[in-house]
Amino acid sequence: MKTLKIAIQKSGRLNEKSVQLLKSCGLSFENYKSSLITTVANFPLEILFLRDDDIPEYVQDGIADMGIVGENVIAETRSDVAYIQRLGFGRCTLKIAIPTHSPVTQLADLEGKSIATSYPVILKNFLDNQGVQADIRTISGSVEIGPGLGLSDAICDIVSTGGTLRSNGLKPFADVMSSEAILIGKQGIAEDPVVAELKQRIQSVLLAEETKYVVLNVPKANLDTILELLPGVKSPSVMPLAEPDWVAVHTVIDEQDFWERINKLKAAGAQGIVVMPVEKIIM
Ligand code: PRT
Ligand code: ZN
Repeated sequence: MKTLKIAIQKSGRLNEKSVQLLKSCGLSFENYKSSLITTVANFPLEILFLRDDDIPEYVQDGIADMGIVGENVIAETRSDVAYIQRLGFGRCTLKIAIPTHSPVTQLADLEGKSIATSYPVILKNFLDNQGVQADIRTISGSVEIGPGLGLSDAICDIVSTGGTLRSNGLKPFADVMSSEAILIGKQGIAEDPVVAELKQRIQSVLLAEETKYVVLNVPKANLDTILELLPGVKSPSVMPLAEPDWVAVHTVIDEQDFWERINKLKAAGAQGIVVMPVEKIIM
């Protein structure tokens, strides 16, 4: 297999999770903070460490074959790349925010107003679709201090917890785009065997993260009720216990409705419930 290159963020919010994901896929590599490139010892891949803003264009131009980057950056750079896999981390929303006591109440009120942002392309597109003309002021960082300094009437920036908005006297006003980290590839690379193998490994890691392995002790008399509470699982294993009226049920359940499911199982007579993380699920 031909050795490919993947670009990930050198430092910042996506770096650690990108490195962790590749390591969970069984890739063995040194992660020196100072290096720009590292070779994976046991997989035909080189890893490039870059500023996130450069990743979509590097992939579009084929300098890297794949990349891990936020959807917001892909959209802002208008890069022509293929989405290979959503990765579920780095979730955030690009929002327009206004000062807490702003007179603005609807999107039309932004007509003629100034909005500071690092995302002029996405913002312009959004406002055009809404039929609103505003004065977009592009600044590269600390957008949230714009209104306080009298630089702009509103801002458009990434929000995750909302803490930065609050501490700058701002409140969210409109959602422009939601985003998460994506594995992207240059056009036409998806069929490459290295990409296909990496994608399969990533999917098995993501699936495992959403799943818990559960062992529960169940009175035989309640077994049918308990098994009905475990839908979606093809066939849970049922094992005998030393106590003749009891069995142990081994199964995997979805992280999402985990507590709801566990509480129903308890109510149906399950006891001694042991929950374990799952490392990988190969479909
Ligand atoms: O140095 P480099 O250019 O590579 O990194 P960067 O500083 O441009 O980006 P970085 O590391 O801050 O973010 C990388 C990616 O993480 C972004 O492109 C998003 O896809 C994603 N992401 C997820 C976020 C956030 N959450 C986030 N909260 N990016 C930025 N923020 C910032 C936001 O700009 C604001 O300043 O965090 C602040 C808001 O956070 P809350 O929690 O207070 O709402
Ligand atoms: Zn950046």
